[in-house]
Amino acid sequence: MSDFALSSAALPDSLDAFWMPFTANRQFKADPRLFVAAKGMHYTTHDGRQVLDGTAGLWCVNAGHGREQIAAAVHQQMMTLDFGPTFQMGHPGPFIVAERLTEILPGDLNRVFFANSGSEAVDSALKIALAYHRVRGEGTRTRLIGRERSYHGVGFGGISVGGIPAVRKFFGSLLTGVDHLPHTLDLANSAFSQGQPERGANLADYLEQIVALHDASNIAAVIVEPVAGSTGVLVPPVGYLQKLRAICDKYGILLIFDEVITGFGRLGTGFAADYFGVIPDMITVAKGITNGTIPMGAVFVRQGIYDAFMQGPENAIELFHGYTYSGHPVACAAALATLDIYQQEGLFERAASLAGSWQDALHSLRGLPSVIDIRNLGLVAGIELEPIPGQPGVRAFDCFRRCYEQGLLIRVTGDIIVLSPPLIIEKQHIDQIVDRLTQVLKQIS
Ligand code: PXG
Ligand code: PLP
Repeated sequence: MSDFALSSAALPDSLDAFWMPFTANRQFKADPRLFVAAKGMHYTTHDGRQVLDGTAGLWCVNAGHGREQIAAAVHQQMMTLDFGPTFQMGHPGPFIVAERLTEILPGDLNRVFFANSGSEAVDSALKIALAYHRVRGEGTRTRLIGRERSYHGVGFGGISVGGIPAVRKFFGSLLTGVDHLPHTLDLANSAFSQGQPERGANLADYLEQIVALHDASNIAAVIVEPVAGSTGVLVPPVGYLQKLRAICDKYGILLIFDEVITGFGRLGTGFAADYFGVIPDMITVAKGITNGTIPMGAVFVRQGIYDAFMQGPENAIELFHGYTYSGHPVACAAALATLDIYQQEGLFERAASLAGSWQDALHSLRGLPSVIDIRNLGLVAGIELEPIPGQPGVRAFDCFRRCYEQGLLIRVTGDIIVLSPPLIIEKQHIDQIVDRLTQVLKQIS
């Protein structure tokens, strides 16, 4: 066992060298919060406390922590075939995982391109969209349409179509030829909606205006998160995604669902596409595909898109794109074991069966001081707090810190609390989450 796995009661000697991602480094290093172990629904902190995982790590540990089955599969794979190339060579893993995935994928999404993260999956999907139009002789279709308040990872493609100003503004002009739909959050009319808001489907019509502005012949694809996660759980209004699908069909524009968060059971179905009954042309995933254990991302592609590439000479490479670790054998072993667990334990169905009590429990927080909206779908929830005037984010971060100290892990983004527990959660854990939040919300206000 490695040293850091053993030293579960101590901090590392120094926290200086690691430049932490998406973190206030100086604030964190002055008062660190380290997890040293995890099992089931709980993390163990460096000071030996148990913390209930209200966020499935970073939305990824859908089957809960410390799954022996995945660990055993990974160990065995490493000792059998630790690495195998997938450029002009192959090994069984990605073929088996891809076939297995097609069993749970909606519609004719039955071709799988592997990456190593959500960011890589997104950039791969955007490139496939551009190349698809080009191989079909519609090379003018180069524009990519994202949406405000969306997160599509941190590649240049992802931040270009993404809609978080802070994630974009430091990095220059990004990709050119990108436009954005408006986001769908409407606090004035739809606060405290249970599940999907009734109003707002017409926001999809904005795509018609974008088409009118640029002309359909210049637009390659629209990418949206079916439910926006990172920016605070933005649930699509009833009928909104159906409208987007119809407008894309009308103009030959590809529709990409970024399901890095919503994929693998988060909404109580395999994918959000199943939940909403809307089949996109591509789906991007990561996180839950390996239960967060080994990095892996993927793009699910409709067969017609794949087929469009299979036209030239048979000895020609069809897509000049790929990662050294596309279909890494160890990630494939983790994915296969994870899919087994999801199936054997019926975890997607479990999430569906808990969604009602999750909704009721979360909405019981309505009326507490500072709470201005509660949003939910499947096993996701967002609780929006009134910001302290002139100090955005401070109230929610205070809440985050207090929850951590009192044994509950939540995520905060701005002044929104975000919850996305492992799908193995039990009723007693839901009650603990709500009790703890109730206490903390009373303390901070
Ligand atoms: N698309 C979506 C919809 C995501 O949520 C990515 C792409 C990028 O995935 P990678 O694996 O490159 O990080 C994400 C990732 C948060 C949080 O606190 C969310 C993500 C990552 C880290 C933190 O909400 N989402
Ligand atoms: N940079 C260099 C110098 C490389 O040789 C490679 C891959 O061979 C890469 C970047 C890309 O790495 P990856 O395939 O892991 O994305």
